[in-house]
Amino acid sequence: MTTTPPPSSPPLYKSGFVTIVGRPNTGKSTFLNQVLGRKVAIVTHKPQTTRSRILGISHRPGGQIVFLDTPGIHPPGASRLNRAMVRTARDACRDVDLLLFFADLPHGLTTADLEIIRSLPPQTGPTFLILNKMDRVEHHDLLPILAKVGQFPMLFSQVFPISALHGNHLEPLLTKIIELLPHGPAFFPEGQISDQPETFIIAEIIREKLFLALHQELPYALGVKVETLTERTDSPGLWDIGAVIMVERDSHKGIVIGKGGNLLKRVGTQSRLELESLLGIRMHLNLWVRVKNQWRENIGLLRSMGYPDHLETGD
Ligand SMILES: Nc1nc2c(ncn2[C@@H]2O[C@H](COP(=O)(O)OP(=O)(O)OP(=O)(O)O)[C@@H](O)[C@H]2O)c(=O)[nH]1
Ligand SMILES: [Mg+2]
Repeated sequence: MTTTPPPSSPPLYKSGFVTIVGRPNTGKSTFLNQVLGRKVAIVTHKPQTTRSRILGISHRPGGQIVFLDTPGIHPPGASRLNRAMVRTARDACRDVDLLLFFADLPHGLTTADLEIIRSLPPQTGPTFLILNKMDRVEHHDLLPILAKVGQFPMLFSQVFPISALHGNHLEPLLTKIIELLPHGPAFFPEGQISDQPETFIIAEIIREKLFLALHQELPYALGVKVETLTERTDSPGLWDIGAVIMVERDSHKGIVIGKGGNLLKRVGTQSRLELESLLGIRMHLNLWVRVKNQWRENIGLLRSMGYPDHLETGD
C-alpha cells in the first residue's frame, strides 16, 4: 500500500531541530522572535531572562526549522531554578541537527564563550557561530574580530555576523540552515509557531514587564504563575485572568506593589496591552503578589510554573 505525503511535505521537504545556545544576553530570544515574526520568547536587557526551553517553528519554502531557544549558560549559582536553567540549555544541545552558538560581536569570542562551547555535549551535527549585535560595531572593526574568530575552525563550521534586533543578514543564515537539514516531513502543522500553553506565555509577558520595571537582584527572585484563565460566558472574547507574582521576602512584596500600587498597576497595564494584541483577545488581568520563601527551591511550584525540566529531585 502506498501513502500520499501531506501537501506541506513534498518528497524533497527538509525539517529538523536547531538549538540556539550561548551566554546570557547575547540576543538568542531576539533572534528567534525576529525569525518567526512574532514574539514567542521574552526579551530584556538583563541577563538570565529566558528560564526554560522555548520552541519556535519557522515555516520556510521547502522546509521547516524547529528552533529551541535556551536559557543563557551561566555559572549556575545556588538556586535549583538556576541549576535547572543551565541543565536545560545543555540538554537541548543533544541530538539536534545544528547548533547556533550565539556570541556578542562587539566583544568577539570571549574566554567564557570558549569554555561553554567546549563543555557542551558532543555534537553529531555542525555548529555555526552567530556573532550578534553587528549594528554595534563599526565596519572597520569587523574584520579584525572575524580574523580572531577564524582561529577556531575546529569549533565552528561557519560564522555568521548578524543583527537579530534589526533583522540584518538573517536570510543567508536561514537558507544555509534549510540546506543542511535532513529530508523529512514537517514535525508541526503549517501555521503552528510554538508549543507553549497560553498560561505560560501570559506568565512570561508579565515577568518581562517586571524584569524591566525592577532593579538589581529582585527580578531574579520573582516568578509568575497564572492561576485562573476563564472566558466570560456572557461576553465571548473577554477573558478573566488571574496571576500570582511570587517573591521571596516581605520587603520584596512592597517594592513590587510600589507606592500606592503604582508599579503593579503599570506592569498590569503593560502586560494586558501586549497580551491583548499578541493573543487577539480582550482581558481583565488581576495580579497578586505572594511571599513564598525560597520558591526557587520548591519543585512542585517550579513545575507548576512551567519549569518542569531538569529539576533535581534528590535533595
Ligand atoms: N544592538 C543590538 N542589541 C541586540 C541585538 N540582539 C539583541 N539585542 C539586545 O540584547 C539584549 C538581550 O537580548 P535577549 O534576546 O533577551 O538575549 P538572550 O540571549 O535571549 O538572553 P538570556 O535569555 O538572558 O539568555 C536585549 O536588550 C536586546 O534588545 C542586536 O542585534 N543588536
Ligand atoms: Mg533569552
